[in-house]
Amino acid sequence: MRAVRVAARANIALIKYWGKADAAHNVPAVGSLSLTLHGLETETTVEPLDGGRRLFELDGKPMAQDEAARIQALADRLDVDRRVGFAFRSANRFPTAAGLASSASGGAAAVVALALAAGRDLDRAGYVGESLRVSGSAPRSLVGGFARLDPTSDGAVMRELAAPGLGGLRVLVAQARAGRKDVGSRDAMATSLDSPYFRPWVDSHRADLETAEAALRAGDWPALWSVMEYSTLKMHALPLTSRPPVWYWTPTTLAILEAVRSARAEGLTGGFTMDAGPHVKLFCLADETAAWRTRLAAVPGVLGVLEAAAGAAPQVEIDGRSVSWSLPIA
Ligand code: 2P0
Repeated sequence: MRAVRVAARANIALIKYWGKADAAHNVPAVGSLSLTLHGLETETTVEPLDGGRRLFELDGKPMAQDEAARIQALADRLDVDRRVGFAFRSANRFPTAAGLASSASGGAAAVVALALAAGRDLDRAGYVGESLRVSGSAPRSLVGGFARLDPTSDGAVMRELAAPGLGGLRVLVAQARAGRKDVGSRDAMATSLDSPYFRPWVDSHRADLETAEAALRAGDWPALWSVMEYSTLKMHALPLTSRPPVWYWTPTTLAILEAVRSARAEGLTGGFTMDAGPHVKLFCLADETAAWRTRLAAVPGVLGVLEAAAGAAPQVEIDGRSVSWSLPIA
């Protein structure tokens, strides 16, 4: 085992992943299209430990059993001998107001760190496949900028998407509530399979990916915002129409959406999305960020507004030395 440190960035889906075709192998029912964000990252270290001991820590505390089990299973799939000891420590460097999930950056960091520590030379399919097994959103944090993930019969394939004007893009996260969500996305995805809207969601999903990709290629932000909002609201309809129903929104979420609508009526441009939680992520352009921030921060109930730009691929250090790492092309 080598000592490895990996910092992987969070990503936000514009075209949403929701639902699994194969829960045992975490194969998604639909693809997704995301933007990796700068400044919101998970830092993971793997260090050799004597005597075959294994230690799993998250944010300085022992990891929950199911989370440690996911990392153990990953080590097994990477053929790390059960007698080999290591310390696996992961810390989320997200500003406290972020209210963002860390499964994507955490999953990508875990896979890159363990594979490099164990000296496994994974190819592209290996990295994507292993990250997908940890979390459906994790492969997207293996690359910088926009990424598109498409499901296959036993996993997924991923492509980076070039976007003119990427550097001018900003994401504002308006935090609508403190604390953890009540229902995790994994559980809500499972019950969503019985929603009457699940089949239409799957059947209509690919067209959204195509529309979004075409908008990106054309640098047509309004078209991108529009299909992002469409995908977001379709996704939220699934837990809402499951038994038992789940809604992630709070009154503050809806107040933010109303504020977005009025700001747009007055000429600002931008688009919203929400994940398995009440926070609203607003995509906009750098020159309108200050105006948007003022609007969002003024909504009663908003606890904080965080700003992020597009982020890069994971950063890697091996045995204390910075190395350049990127997802292999093949
Ligand atoms: C996404 N979300 O595309 C969607 C949109 C939340 C809403 O991926 O069960 O933690 O580990 O594969 O990736 C959050 O779910 O789920 C998610 P698992 P994950 O970003």
